[in-house]
Amino acid sequence: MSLPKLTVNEFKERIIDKLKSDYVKDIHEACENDIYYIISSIVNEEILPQWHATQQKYKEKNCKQVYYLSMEFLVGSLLESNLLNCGLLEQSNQALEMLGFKPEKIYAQEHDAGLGNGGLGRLAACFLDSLSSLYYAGHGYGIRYRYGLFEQRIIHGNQLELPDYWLKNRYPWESRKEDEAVCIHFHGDVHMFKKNDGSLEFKYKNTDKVMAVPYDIPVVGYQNDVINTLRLWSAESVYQEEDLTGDGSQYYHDLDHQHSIEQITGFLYPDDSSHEGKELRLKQQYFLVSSSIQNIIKNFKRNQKLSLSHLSEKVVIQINDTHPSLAIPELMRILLDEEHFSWESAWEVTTKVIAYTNHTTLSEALETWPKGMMQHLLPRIYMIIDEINERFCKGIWFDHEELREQIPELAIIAHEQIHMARLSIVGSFSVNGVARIHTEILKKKEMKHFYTLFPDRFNNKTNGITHRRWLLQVNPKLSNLITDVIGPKWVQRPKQLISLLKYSKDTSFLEKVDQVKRENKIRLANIIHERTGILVDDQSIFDVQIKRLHEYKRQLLNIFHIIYLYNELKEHPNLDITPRTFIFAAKAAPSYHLAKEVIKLIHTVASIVNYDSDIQGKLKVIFLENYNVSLAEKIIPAADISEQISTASKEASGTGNMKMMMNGAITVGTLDGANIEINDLVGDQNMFIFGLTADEVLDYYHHGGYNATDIYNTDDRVKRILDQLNQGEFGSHEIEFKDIYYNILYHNDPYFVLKDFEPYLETHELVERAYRDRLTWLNMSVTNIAYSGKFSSDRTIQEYATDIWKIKPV
Ligand code: 26V
Repeated sequence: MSLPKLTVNEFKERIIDKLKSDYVKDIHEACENDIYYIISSIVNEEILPQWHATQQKYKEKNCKQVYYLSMEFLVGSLLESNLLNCGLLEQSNQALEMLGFKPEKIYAQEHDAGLGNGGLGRLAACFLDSLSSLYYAGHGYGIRYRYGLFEQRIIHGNQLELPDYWLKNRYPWESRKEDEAVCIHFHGDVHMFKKNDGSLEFKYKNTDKVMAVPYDIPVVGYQNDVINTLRLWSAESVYQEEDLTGDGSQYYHDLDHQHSIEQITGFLYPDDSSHEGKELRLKQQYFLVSSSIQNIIKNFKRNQKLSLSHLSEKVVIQINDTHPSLAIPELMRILLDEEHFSWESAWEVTTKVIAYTNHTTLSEALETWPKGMMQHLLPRIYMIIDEINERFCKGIWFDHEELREQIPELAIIAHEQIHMARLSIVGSFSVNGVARIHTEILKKKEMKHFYTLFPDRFNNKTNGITHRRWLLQVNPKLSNLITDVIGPKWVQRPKQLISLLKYSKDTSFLEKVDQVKRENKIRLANIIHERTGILVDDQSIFDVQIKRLHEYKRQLLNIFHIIYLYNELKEHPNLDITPRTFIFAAKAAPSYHLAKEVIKLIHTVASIVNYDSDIQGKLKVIFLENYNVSLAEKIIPAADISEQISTASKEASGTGNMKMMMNGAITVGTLDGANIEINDLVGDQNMFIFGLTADEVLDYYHHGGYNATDIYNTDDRVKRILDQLNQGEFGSHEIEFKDIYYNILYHNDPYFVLKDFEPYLETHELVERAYRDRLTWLNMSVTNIAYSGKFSSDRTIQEYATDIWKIKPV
């Protein structure tokens, strides 16, 4: 049972007492950082008994557990969300105010845990929040990278990457569990013995051993006393400090060795949607998988009288993309070599336990590993993959004659490469995409032969976001307003936001919504001013595109629109347009040249537009550096327009689209990813859809017929912009943006920026007109909020739980 919640006064007294006992300070001597740690420890004291009780309950009830394996968990900062979920946020806010502190300043002391690249990692974090909040026994397994995703600085318009040493100060949410450490083996020789009964036994010798030490982070459910665990593994040398006493070369050899082991969990690979076969990354993947699977089996044995052949009754493992797909051969290895299962029974267990989520169809992102690398680093795992492949290919040859010719496209090992998506499909009982269109593309195009082989495996689970963080926490004013009119039930049942439709034409309600948006915009305008020195008009349209920088996401289309508007205003300075503030935030992968050029272009255009008095402040272009969860939390509540303009078929789902919709922004978007499902709900009248459809795009890719140069030659607006780039009109030197120019004209505009340019401009003219009609706009905004309940990750998790995991709330 939970303790009665602290009152404001008690909370305040706790802060004061703790300051005395832990810091030997009075309140007026304390700095914001002290207070941050004090509040974290108050929260931890609330959490700890519940954390223990939750684990006990799971044991008592002997319920099935879900393990979400992911190379990324982009949790962001936890103090405010933990306070919210513990039911202590109000008390904390008021106590802090009484003590003379600004709550947001205290919460901002926390360094984001940036252990993810983007959508995939943030999705994992939202899922954990929903699992706990909905009373599911579900835990995360990931890696405790010492360096998270790089910190972005912009110097003269160029992206500079700095290491993100997020653990510099003590991280109050983790606890090291040394007694749960496990040993991971790399390299070595595999020896094969024939046993008396004729079966084979495998033993490994001369392996390199690495300790995996877990650090646990509590995952607090929303006011329900459920605390699940996010377990992050850290690599350590099996040597102890005291072993490092040799002198001379041995000492340095050992230190070096220790260093290279710690490197395994040294940093997060900073790529989103591009795969490079780096050995250290493969090591990381096996490290995560082996430590997690060992731990899962240990827990199963500890709590069950059942034999491991019943594993699937008590355990399900969801792999987040193919990054943890070595879970399949690793589970096979343990069942075969340590538990002495036959191949057939091991395979039956494995394929009943593992479920796979695909997050992309971009071919450059699909993981493959060189066969030789796998053989050298993980010899036994390689043998098992080879055997899986042999059996799978034989099965096609004998049982699916119609697919014989396709074997090279289906084989797990082909052309000296191991194809991890193919391994994941073959070795799991469920394969899901992350939005309806994405799953359809998997079934009908990308993975169509696998779909023929295993039609029942494929299913869709449209992504979601936790409305607790992305509405309640980031936009308390809007949340209160919603509760004022429809009551508080939507917090538990976000689909009930639909009741807002009754108020979507209620002028007094709409005016209040307008007022909240204005206040959020003023707050963001202040942040922009503090960080960039630029003053933006809080009455202007805040037009927002925030996401990783990638060609397919088409930030370029957005900046071309801005250049077009600027050119228009230069020609017609008195053009009557509603002032606009274009807000960007985006990190580019460090080696992604074109993406970095686009960042430079945005800055260059900004430096011209923002200071040109001819256009009378009608346009402002803002790039906020170092996009991360905390920055998103500040921008999203202030967005009027949500730019979701990927080349159709390329964005598997998107989740920023859902976050902005939930905060009342109107989407300008292509029919891609989850935009389509947003459109199904709100209709064309509450959203601005434009551009090629996925079918049209795929048709161009397969049959040709698109010529970017034709558009350049016939559309003066396009010609003008590209010539401005080519002639160095935007740039300190002439060759600055030539690569963008060449990519569009000589590589035939692979992402159809020019093709969608005109419809995009026309759509933005409609946006402009719609924005001027205040009440209509606010009605659209409220309609979007009303339908956004579907995109709570609670709905997504419920679907995973009933369709895939077969688990019930505990
Ligand atoms: C690939 C790689 C390659 C190697 C280095 C590190 C790294 C990190 C991530 C990725 C995978 C990219 C896949 C991805 O993030 N997909 C996104 O998943 C979101 C959640 O499902 C979805 O909303 C986005 O549309 C999709 O692009």
